[in-house]
Amino acid sequence: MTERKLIVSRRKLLRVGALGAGGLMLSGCDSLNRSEGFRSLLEGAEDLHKGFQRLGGEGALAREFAPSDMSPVFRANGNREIADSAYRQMLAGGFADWALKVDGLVEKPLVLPLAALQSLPQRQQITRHDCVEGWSAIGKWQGPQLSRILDMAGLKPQARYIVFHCADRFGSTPYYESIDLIDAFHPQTILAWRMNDALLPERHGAPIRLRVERQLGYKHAKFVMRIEARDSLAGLHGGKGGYWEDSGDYAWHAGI
Ligand SMILES: Nc1nc2c(c(=O)[nH]1)N[C@H]1C(S)=C(S)[C@@H](COP(=O)(O)O)O[C@H]1N2
Ligand SMILES: [Mo]
Repeated sequence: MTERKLIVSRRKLLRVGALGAGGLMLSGCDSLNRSEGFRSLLEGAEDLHKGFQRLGGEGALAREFAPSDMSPVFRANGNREIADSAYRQMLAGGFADWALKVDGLVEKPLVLPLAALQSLPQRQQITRHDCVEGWSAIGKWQGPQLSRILDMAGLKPQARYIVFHCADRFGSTPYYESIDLIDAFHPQTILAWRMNDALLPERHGAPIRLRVERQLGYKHAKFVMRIEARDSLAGLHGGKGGYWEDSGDYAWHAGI
């Protein structure tokens, strides 16, 4: 990161009234500065609450806990099993034939086998999961930071959203979710393949699930098969950026 870029980004952060966003800028700094979407988001500051919640001092990072705080039982919610035979075959084979696709508004589309995700630098965090239905659990998660993968693919300047396409469905409707670039490049946003010191089990989203720690449970897409960078959420499924958002039940921004 050049000094000039750092100064520019600081000034923009100040303009939306936020201090101490150091945590946010820990990773993916360069690609964020290059991104029109990120800049206009900060410059626009259409939603001040959102800006303060995410950029304000102590709010920069979600709280991390000690191993002794981990919940003895971590409930599995939403889809816990996938009927699809292709998925069941990959599960039986330890996902040796599985690969994550990264495409859309990227310079270099990627196809990343599980072993590749496992051999990237890893982040481990013990965090609290809060479901909108009123339960919480503390668990340990491990995986590469999403920012690292997005940097490998190279976001095009028009990219504003990262979409997670999942293997499961409710009826005929696939589960999907989306986040903006602030959450995508947040240091605690990881693609977890390990949970509580073991391989991520099927019910929690094997082979990988998103952890986006400043958001409610439904944003944490399980069974992620494909990651797509987009300039807009319009034209994708119901157009509201997620399965529950399209159903009208929950809001797209689910910050806690
Ligand atoms: N693909 C997919 N992701 C999903 C869901 C789902 O049904 N399918 N449920 C969401 C909801 S509402 C919650 S609370 C969490 C539950 O994660 P857990 O099963 O690991 O507790 O996953 C979220 N991600
Ligand atoms: Mo949830």
